[in-house]
Amino acid sequence: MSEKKALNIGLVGYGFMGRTHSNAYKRVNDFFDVAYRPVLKAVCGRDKAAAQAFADNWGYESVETDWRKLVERKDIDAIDICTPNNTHAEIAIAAAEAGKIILCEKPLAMDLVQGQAMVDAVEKAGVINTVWYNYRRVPAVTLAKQLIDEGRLGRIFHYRAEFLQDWTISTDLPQGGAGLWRLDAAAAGSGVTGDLLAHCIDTALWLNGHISTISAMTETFIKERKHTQTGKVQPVGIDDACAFLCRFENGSLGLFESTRYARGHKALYTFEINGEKASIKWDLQDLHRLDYFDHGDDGILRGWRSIHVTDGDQPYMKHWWVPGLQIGYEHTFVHQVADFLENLAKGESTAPTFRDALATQAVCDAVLDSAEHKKWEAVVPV
Ligand code: SOE
Repeated sequence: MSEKKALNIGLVGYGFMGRTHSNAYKRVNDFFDVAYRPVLKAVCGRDKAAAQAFADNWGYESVETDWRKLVERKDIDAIDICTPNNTHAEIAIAAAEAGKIILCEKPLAMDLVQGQAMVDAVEKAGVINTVWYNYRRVPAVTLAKQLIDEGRLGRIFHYRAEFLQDWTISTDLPQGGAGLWRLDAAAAGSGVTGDLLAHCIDTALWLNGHISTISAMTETFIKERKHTQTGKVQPVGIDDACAFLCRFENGSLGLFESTRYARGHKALYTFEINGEKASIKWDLQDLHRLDYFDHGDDGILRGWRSIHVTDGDQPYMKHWWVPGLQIGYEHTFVHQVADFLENLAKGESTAPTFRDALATQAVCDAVLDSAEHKKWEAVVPV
């Protein structure tokens, strides 16, 4: 293997996503022959002791407590933003102005206006960027993209997706603070729309093209929760559940649903696409399988087949073990880093770029506007 160039990573935030990204940086060169080697240079968090504990555990060389200092550091090449949504724009814009490569957690921003400012900043500075919509890189989902692009489904009639969880049902759960900022509208921007439906929308735009119009409804089941920072019981501003109908530009109809109140579902992300010639469906809980129905099959054998996506010919799989041995959630992040480093060597950003993620943001904004105004909304073209 050739000598690899070091890519010094500065990670901002060290929660769940900080762990998935760090794991990916550490694993990528073991399995993918890419020109760069991520170096865990610094992790940044306001709580010095907690950041140091994270650094010790994952092998980061240093700790910062102010992200501005991290962004100014000459020895940092790439800033990876894993902080709550309300901080993405400020950090990303400063990082772009400092000429850093940027990897940003999803959703890109709190809203379209903020997202546009981020896109303007990275494009003006000409810095390489990506947004961590990781589910595109589940091998079975990448295979779905391949089948659609090869025309195997033909004209697409329907796109259906759902993302169901149940972790916020308890009325005792506070809003705000570590792990619970997703319940605080001031930190998250929205509830399931930006957190979960954003994943479904990113995949849908990638597989089935742009969405033109939307009719949505949202509900906040628990109207007040104690706020961790203020200690007071405050109104809840996020959507606990959201469902929407839409029309895609290719003429197909879409149906999307997400909630954190589906008792028994921890992270059920599924989609199904029905085309003229074939249909496909996928389920995160069985993520290495893609179900495929091909109307062109010999009549007596025609039926749904379950493709176990573990073969060396199938997306990403030649880099892992041997056929039949499946991989999991954490590998989607390794795949994103591998693609990112490969594209970096060519001087290119990796999809979904900030601009791609802005299209998802535009759909999220239209969903929330439609629910608020109780009418169909057009998605703002970006
Ligand atoms: C929320 O529970 C969450 O962790 C999201 O923030 C992630 O983006 C999603 O992949 C899993 O669920």
